[in-house]
Amino acid sequence: MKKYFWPIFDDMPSLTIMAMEDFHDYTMVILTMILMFLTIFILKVIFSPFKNLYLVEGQSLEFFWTILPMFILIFIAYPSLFYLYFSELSFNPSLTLKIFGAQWYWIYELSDFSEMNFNSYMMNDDNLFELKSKNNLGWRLLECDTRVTLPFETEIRLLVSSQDVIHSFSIPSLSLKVDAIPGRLNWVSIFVKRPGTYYGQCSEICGVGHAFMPISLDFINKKDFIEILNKFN
Ligand SMILES: [Cu+2]
Repeated sequence: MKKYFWPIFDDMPSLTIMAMEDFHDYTMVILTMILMFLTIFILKVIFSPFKNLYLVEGQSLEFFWTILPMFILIFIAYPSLFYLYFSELSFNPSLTLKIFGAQWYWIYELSDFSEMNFNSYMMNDDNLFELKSKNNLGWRLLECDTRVTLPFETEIRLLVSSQDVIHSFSIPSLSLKVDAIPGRLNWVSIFVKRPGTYYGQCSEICGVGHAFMPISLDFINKKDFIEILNKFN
């Protein structure tokens, strides 16, 4: 199975990250146009033998160069807000995963089916070495002793909270980052398009074990997922 850690721009695994990449490309086009315009403009001013008499205190020119950036900013802000709220949209989630941050591990609950809950700790170095010697897999500080298994091409609702201090549930390759705040339930929905293992880490300084509470989610096809569920029930 493919392993995802950083976003890979030629292989977008989720709807949110596809939208983010679209927005990135769109903003880069605007940025390149501004850079080209300014470079040409500045070079012209530097190398021109003439000076514009009305450049200073030119009211209409100042009006123009104040209004134009404003419109450019609106053209960037609108899609930015659109994609921000798009990532929080939930259409019809078929599965809920509850996630609790704890010092320093993650607690997962899949309570749509029978009570399935478990803790996920970082894999210790001995087990990691064993895993590595077998099939050359396993990343230090990223591998968990228990992975969460979920189906891909399914809308999944994540409910995130914390048991003690503020943590942050983050998976960069899915452009996912939700704060886990005690006494508050944050939620986000994800739609993963490709099977694979997705890695993340806690992204809010939460104490000495902060670097040692990784996240790993396995996305497999629905048939295999249902088979696993049947084994537990
Ligand atoms: Cu942390």
